[in-house]
Amino acid sequence: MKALILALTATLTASPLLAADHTVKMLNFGKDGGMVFEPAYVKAEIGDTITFVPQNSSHYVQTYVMPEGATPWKSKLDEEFKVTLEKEGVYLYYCPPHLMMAMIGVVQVGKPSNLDAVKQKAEKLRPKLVMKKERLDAYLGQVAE
Ligand SMILES: [Cu+2]
Repeated sequence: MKALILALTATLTASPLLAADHTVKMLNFGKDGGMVFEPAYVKAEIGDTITFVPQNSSHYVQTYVMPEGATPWKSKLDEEFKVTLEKEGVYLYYCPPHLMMAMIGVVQVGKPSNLDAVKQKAEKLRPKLVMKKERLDAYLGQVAE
């Protein structure tokens, strides 16, 4: 029975019909104040999509670290942007004009197999965060098995 359920689950998760679309807003004033991605942490599965929606002007999104073999993302300023998550692992991204304000975000797709590599590279990003730098650890801290 358990094997059957596992087999069914595998079939279902492989179906593009069940892929979820997650919306992340790009805001000037988020719940914690300041410029932010909301939600800044997204748990997704392979095949899901994320749509980044600018609610205010002057934002865009670019990957900083991602799973091996994943295609980097870079959106256009003030434009909606949709990505399909094809590789499992952790993605760390930011809004280049507002990196100083820690306008960053984390996406976890399936298991966080590359989390150590992401944390290591995130240390190079840390000194560039001037305001709300606690977001980096807060967001990465939500990544779970
Ligand atoms: Cu921004």
